[in-house]
Amino acid sequence: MTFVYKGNIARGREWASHFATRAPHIPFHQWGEAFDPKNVRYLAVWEPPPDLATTMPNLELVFSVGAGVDQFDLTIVPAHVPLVRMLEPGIAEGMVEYVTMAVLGLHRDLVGYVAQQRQGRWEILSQRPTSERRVGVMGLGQLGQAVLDRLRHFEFQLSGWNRSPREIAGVTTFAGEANLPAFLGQCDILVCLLPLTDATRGILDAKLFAALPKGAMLLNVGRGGHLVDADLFAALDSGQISAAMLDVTEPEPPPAGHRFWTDPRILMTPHIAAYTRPSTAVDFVLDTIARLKAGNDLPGLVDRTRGY
Ligand code: NDP
Ligand code: OXD
Repeated sequence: MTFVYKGNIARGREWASHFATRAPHIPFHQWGEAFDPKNVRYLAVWEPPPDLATTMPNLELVFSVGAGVDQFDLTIVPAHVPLVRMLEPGIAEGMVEYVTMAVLGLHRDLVGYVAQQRQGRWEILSQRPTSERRVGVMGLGQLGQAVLDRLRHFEFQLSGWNRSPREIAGVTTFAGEANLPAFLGQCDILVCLLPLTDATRGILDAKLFAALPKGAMLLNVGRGGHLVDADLFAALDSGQISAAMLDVTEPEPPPAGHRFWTDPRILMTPHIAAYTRPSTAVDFVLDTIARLKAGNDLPGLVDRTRGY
């Protein structure tokens, strides 16, 4: 009943040491080490190997090492094998920290001040209290809700948009495509925390930007594929969007010479908003394995028809 980890090798070493202390009865291997694929029952992976179904015929459970699964070719994992995404608390904590930092940064004109510094300018930009700033989150799943829960402490005016209706204390919520324009019309800072699916690819486009208040700001922590890059540049050039922070791009990294690298109205980070913490991830996978064995439901089970 071997467990195999296929991902970042340094973090894999940490997984190995947590497995050694917490589950010494489960043989643990990193990808590239010698193991018999026929013994593999559990696999944690960012992108699955294409021949998974034939080389690992006794697989019982596959984990995405991240919270998102858009990088997965879902057809590779046999239909009878559950695919579970990483619902460990380290990811949510990292995302809450990053989004709080970025929303406060946008709110306090950090992008503009960094640009001014580069130009040798010392100028005070106008400021407003958080209670007069409207922050909207697209995607009210585990991460969107965790983020809103923390932003509430800063007294922003909060709203959220989601596929199915959600009720969240202190947050004005909107559901479904029909209510997207009403949601957007009241977002000074828009945060994208959607999964990347056929329905959400390219959602951050010219039409969406036009529905925001003039001068709105964008934070994309979902996936690069949500954003139509050219539409963002057009919106920045017209002043419809005044600043953007991007943690994700498509491709990653953007090619040399891409305007993301140099545009003073954009701050970019290399997909670091949140990442899986080995200690809590090992707790999560061991708990999920126990739940599978007991026939219980599996938190984080991916719905393959929805793609998240
Ligand atoms: P969840 O699956 O918990 O939440 C996704 C939410 O989005 C759900 O509430 C879902 O609504 C909603 N949603 C899905 N499709 C649509 C749609 N077409 N229109 C409106 N709402 C929709 O995901 P997480 O919160 O865990 O993660 C969200 C994403 O964050 C990940 O998929 C990943 O892309 C990104 N991420 C980025 C990281 C980074 O470092 N930058 C780190 C981790 C994650 P419903 O439930 O009604 O279907
Ligand atoms: C994730 C990510 O999906 O790191 O966990 O983006």
